Amino acid sequence: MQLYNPAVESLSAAGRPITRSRFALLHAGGVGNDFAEDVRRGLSAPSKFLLPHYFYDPLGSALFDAICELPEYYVTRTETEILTSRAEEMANAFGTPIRLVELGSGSARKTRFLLDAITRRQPDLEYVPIDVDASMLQKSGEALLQEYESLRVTAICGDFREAVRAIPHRDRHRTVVLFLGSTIGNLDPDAAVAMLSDLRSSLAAGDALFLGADLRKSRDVLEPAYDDPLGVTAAFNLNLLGRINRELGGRFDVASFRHRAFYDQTLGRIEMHLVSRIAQRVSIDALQLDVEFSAGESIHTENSYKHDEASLKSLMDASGFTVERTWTDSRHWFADVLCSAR
Ligand code: AVJ
Repeated sequence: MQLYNPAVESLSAAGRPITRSRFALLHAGGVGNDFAEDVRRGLSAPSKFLLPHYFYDPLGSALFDAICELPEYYVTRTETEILTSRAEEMANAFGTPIRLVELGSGSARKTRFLLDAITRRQPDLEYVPIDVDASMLQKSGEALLQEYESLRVTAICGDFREAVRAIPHRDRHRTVVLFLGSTIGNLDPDAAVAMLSDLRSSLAAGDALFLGADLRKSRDVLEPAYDDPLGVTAAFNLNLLGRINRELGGRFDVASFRHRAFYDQTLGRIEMHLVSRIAQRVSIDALQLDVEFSAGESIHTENSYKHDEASLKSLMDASGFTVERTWTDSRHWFADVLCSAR
């Protein structure tokens, strides 16, 4: 792990100097340039797949932001509603003093509701955002320092698994780890348990996980959220092929694939696929690879698991956490759960 001093010696809008002493950016491992090898592995497998974290190149991130504006995509809006209306209760349940860690912090837009409530309860706060995007950490860190005078930001750039181990230890403060937005839903139950157990082992007993999870609901609500009539989610999914073309010299004719999303009620998950409309062979120059598709063959690009009280409890039981408290919206579409490390 290396430490470098980012150039954050700037003036805030209010003319207040933002000093280096309130911001640090650490680099944990695990954000290697694995795109090429992961694409090779996924497209050479008997059942083709691509990993969902590769959706988020600049165009993919912009498309995801657009998804969050869709009337059909209730996920982000619903969690925001829970956080805005219950932030005071949540901050009380966290207790004081805390140190706040966030996995996949992004722009930290939803985090602000909690920061407002927490900074009213304790004189200063260390915030540790963890993300794979260093420029995003830099940008959102600077913005937060300008908005919150009592904040100290220790940003960690890296994959969750690696970064969690790099969280610097602090005595006397309860560490509360935010994992919002149902990102956990991308992991199969086994992988989710492995990831949360890993997180648990880097925490002390009594520390907390605050997890946002999307809940099981009618197919009539779920499927349009992942297959919207404007085709924004289709574009988000197809952009993976565009990204392979741009970064790896892929020769995908994107229009010869279609987006498919459906809810598997037994597994409690949305599956997203890219389906080849025709039999074709696609070469990827940087990989010196030719990929063969039969008509109707699909690439599995994402799972989005949906939870209920029982699945969340068993996930936490298996990972060394105990569910302390749950907040949901009036329709019970989404849950934020506070879990204590045993
Ligand atoms: C960012 C993983 C929570 O699963 O709902 C949105 C990603 N995929 N539309 C989700 C996504 C298609 C999203 N997560």
